[in-house]
Parts: sequence; structure tokens; C-alpha cells
Amino acid sequence: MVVVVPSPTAVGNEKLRAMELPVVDLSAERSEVSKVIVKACEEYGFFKVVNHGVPQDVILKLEEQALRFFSLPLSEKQRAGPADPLGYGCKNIGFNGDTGEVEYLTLNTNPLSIAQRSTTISNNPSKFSSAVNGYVEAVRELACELLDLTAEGLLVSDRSLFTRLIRDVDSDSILRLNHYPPIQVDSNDRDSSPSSYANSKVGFGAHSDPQILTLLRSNDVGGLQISIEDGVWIPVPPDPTAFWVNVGDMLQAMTNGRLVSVRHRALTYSRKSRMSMAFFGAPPLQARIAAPPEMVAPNRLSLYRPFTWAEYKKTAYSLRLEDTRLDLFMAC
Ligand code: GA4
Repeated sequence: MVVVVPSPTAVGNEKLRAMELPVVDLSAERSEVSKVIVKACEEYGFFKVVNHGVPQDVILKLEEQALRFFSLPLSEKQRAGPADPLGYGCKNIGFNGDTGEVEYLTLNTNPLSIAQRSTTISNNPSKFSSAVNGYVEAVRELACELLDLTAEGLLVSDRSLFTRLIRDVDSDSILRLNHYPPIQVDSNDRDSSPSSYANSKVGFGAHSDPQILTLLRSNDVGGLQISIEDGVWIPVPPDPTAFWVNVGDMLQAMTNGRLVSVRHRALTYSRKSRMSMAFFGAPPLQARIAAPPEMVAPNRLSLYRPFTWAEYKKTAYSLRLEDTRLDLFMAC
């Protein structure tokens, strides 16, 4: 059940609202789970998954490799950069001047590409690739399970409509490892508790994810926020045992706007580093994105024109992080 606690607090010009976010328990009865997923994706475009089945050791192996990489001196990390958009990036996001208090490593999820990149990332490339491959396989399975359940809940007759795109060998899915450094606090500054957000900085600015579905896992440091109403931000409490899932632009387009691609951002306000790993499930570049007949009706006409993922991705990279992009693909 989703309980809304309306307790807005002003932070600058924005409001923060404590809210209980939807939780999907994958050990529950299947038809019930598919209903909860659809409701969460319609109302929030966002939910938490528990009992997800991704083995803890698979997660910890990748976390250890990520920590090892981010602890290297900058000059060594830069061997894996600059992000083009794959590779190591520090503070610069995209190609149009966006910046944030973050460093990251973005990888294509194809094992061959991972093997090649690993040589610039680690002095034990096979250990690094094996940690990434193990994580990607497990998380891709979870993404597909969630998308199959979504198709069931939406009563889409082609149940593997979404999953097929992510399972395709040419899928453009990516894995992103993020490191948000701790905030620098003056020793006299007592007001640095997370609750005050006094020293918060933007780690990764407001945006929606262009892909189909994102699965995010972070350590026990908070910072993620979602927005379902303009100017109102809902803090997402950290939970290293769970995955946070968000609907991406492609799923919004393929459901003809029924499921919503949620705007989110990451702030840094902690004395501890925040580490997150995000799997972005994406279609192959040439895949045609269009809503299936079940998502369109006389009283719900097609909102978007058909397009390819390559076309959409190119548009996303031509714009700023916070820009809305799906509007540019509206049907006339
Ligand atoms: C947001 C989701 C993923 O992190 C990402 C990001 C990408 C990048 O950082 O290179 C983008 C951003 C993301 C959205 C719009 C474009 C592309 C930066 C940017 C300004 C890797 C992705 O696919 O889109």
C-alpha cells in the first residue's frame, strides 16, 4: 500500500516531501505483483524491489571493484576516459556543459566491450570483467522479470515485447558506476547532518532516463530524490539490500504515456561517499519504438510517433540533462 505523508519542508525554492514509496516484493503471488508494479509505474514511475533474487556476493564483487577503481589516483582513472559517453568521467555530464559532484564509469554491457575496456580500468582486467559480467547477467534477468510482469499487468498480448529488446544481443544497455564524494565540512560547521541538507550539492542533476528501465543499487548513503510534481522532491532512503527501479522514456513511449518516466536527481550531503551502480536496460540502436495496439484506444490516441532508439539517443545527447525529450517525439 502507498501511504502519502504530506509534510512539505522548504529547501531554497523547492519543497521536500517525506513519502512512503511503493515496494514490490517478488516473493509475493505473481498476479498481485504485476498489479503492484503497474500501479507504481503509473503513479510514480518508480518502486523498490525486495526479495529480488540477485545474489549478495554478485553485488559485493562489483562494489569492491568499483571502490578499488574510484580509490585510484585521478591520473590512473583518466586512462579509462574521457567519457565518450562510455568510459571514465569526472564532473562533466553529457556533451553540453552539464556538471555535477560525481565521478563515474559507464560501460556497454556487451562482454567483448567490457573485456576491452577492463584493460584501462584495472590491473586485474579479468577479475574486473568477471565482476561486471556477473552483475550485468543477474541484473538483466531481474529487469526482464520485472518487464514480463509489467506486460502481464498491462494485459499486453505480446508478453515479451519489452524484454526482447533488452535480451537482444545488440541491446544498447549500459552499466554505470557512480561515486559521489563526501562533502567537505569545516570542522566548526556543526550543521552538516543529512536532515538539514545545509551543505548539499548537486551530484547528478534532475533528469529522466532515456532507456526502458533502470535498476539502481546503492550503498547505505542517501542522496537520490524523485519528483512526481514540479518543484517537489521526495528523498529516497538508501537500502543496500534492495534495488530501486525507474521507468525510462522508452517504456513511457511504448505504453503510450500510461507508465511515467520519473524525474530524479542525486544530491551529495553526507560525510560518507555514496556509491551507486545503475543498469540501464535499452533497445538495440535500430529497434523501432512504438506502442502496441493494446496501449492505444479511440479515447487514448497515439501520443508519440514511431522512432528508433538511435534517433532518440542522438536527440538526448544533443540536449541538456534536465531537458524533456519525449515531447519532441509527439505525434502531430
Ligand atoms: C541519464 C541516464 C544515464 O546515466 C546516461 C546519461 C547520459 C550521460 O551521462 O552520458 C546523459 C543523460 C543520461 C541524459 C541526457 C544526455 C545523456 C547525459 C545527457 C546530457 C548514461 C544516459 O543514457 O542518459
